Amino acid sequence: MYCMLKLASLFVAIAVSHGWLFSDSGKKLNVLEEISLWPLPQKFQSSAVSFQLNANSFQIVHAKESSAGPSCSLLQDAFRRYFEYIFGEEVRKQDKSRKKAFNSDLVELQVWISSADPECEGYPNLQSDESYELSVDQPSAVLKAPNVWGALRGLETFSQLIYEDDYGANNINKTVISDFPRFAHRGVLLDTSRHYLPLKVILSNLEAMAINKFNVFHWHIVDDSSFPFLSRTFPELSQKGAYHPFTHVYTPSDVKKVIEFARMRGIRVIPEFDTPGHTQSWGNGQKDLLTPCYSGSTPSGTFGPVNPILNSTYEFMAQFFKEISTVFPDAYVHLGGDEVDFSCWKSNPDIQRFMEQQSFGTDYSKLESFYIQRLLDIVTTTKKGYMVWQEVFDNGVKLKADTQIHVWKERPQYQDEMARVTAAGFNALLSTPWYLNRISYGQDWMNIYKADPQNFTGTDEQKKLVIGGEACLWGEYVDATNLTPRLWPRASAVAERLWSDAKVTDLGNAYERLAQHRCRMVKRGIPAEPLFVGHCRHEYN
Ligand code: CP6
Repeated sequence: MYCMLKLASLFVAIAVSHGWLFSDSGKKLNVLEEISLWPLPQKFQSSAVSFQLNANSFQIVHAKESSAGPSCSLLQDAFRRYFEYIFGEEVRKQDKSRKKAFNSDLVELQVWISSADPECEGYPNLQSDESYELSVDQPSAVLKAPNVWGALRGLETFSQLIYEDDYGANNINKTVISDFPRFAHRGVLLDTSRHYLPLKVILSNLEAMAINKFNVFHWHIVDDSSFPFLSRTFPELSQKGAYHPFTHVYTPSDVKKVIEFARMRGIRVIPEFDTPGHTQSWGNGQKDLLTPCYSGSTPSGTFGPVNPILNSTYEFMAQFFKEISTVFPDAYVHLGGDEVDFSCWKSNPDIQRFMEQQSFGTDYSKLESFYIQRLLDIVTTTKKGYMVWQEVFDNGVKLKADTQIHVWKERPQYQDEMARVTAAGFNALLSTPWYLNRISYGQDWMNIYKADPQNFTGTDEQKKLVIGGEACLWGEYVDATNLTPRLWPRASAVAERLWSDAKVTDLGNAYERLAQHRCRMVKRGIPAEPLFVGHCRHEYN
């Protein structure tokens, strides 16, 4: 009887459906009614044959051929996380004597790490292989990946294949997937200076990022408004520059927690220490670091960007970035370099004299370049690569070949900037169309979704220099109260653009999948806002 009902409902689903996918037997099947993969995998084949998953009989296990085993805590933790996402409340109901499986059941997902080094203890990086192959069939599903990073992405996909039928049972269709990311750098920027974000908010955002296969957390940790990073070398920076010296800071232990939580999800943490502009808060705890501004011939009592004419500035930066290079394991740091306001430099007679000595004339971007040049040399000695905002490139600063240029400005057109940056041979990252701090009435996810980082006029060589992009959520109007719904699911649109094939552009199909993906985030406890009118089977509570 159950079987007949199920067949009938499948028939109805097929009859009323849109968004067909071909099953491998050649029959049409409406997979959209049941599953909603986001971001869409590169290669995907699904059949109408379905299996049930039962919390009492199903297990995620290491394949016997795998180079990883139970000593790999990254995988053990991921197995537990995804088991809980799949079965939710049922986990708690589980009784000790595991029930014998019915023969329509899927009994296990075998995770097979195929390369000699699973990278279990390592950190993800720009070159990490995130590919995986997933085959769902009886009696076992198999997830094969070269290393843990691909396994993490494949586990997420596996969990997305599972759907609840009308009776609340978990089902999965016979499926074969072969998947890999289109771009290596898929980031989200959060700003913890304009508002302090409690650790809990940062961690839950990292969880949402993993669900969307993002792999870089760009931590815009300090800026004009506050300096919450607790430096061991210069503790006064946060003691005097944070909103509160104890409650509104990130201690070394907090930073470690963020980095490890991210690592467990295949996410890099790239900190940004933006200079010489955007540094007002640094001035509270570090004497003589900022330029004194003048009104006429007397200091006005206000301060401008970092003072580029003092040796003490560079001595400070050398010590500071030495610490940063040990605190953050990623091979890159973001050095900012954006929006430098020249008015204070112009007002200061010592700076004017220095400009003359250096024959900079009245071109203050030359002074900015002078500073950045020396900063880059300092950071190079810490063996880190660097990312910079586009102004640094625009001003003609000499850059190491592996420098990543972060394009963010509306004008001139970002497509032209992407072309210029890549024509000069640099890696480029796009953020201009993905400023999610901007909000407007209506379905703005569509414009976010339509933007493509390789959509500019240039050669294939130039296109290859585009390493990805970042969704930016600047913090002026955002704190813990509104961060998550402002970011999700609009950042999901960026996630699919950066992961899936360039040809995946159908807005109607994306809408159906994204609406369900958003409900999945809600079900997993992430308050992602709705796209439009509708409901979720499991509403937020
Ligand atoms: N802070 C820093 C910001 C912005 C930038 N840098 C910014 C500029 C324009 C908009 C949003 C944010 N708040 N340090 C630019 C990279 Cl619309």
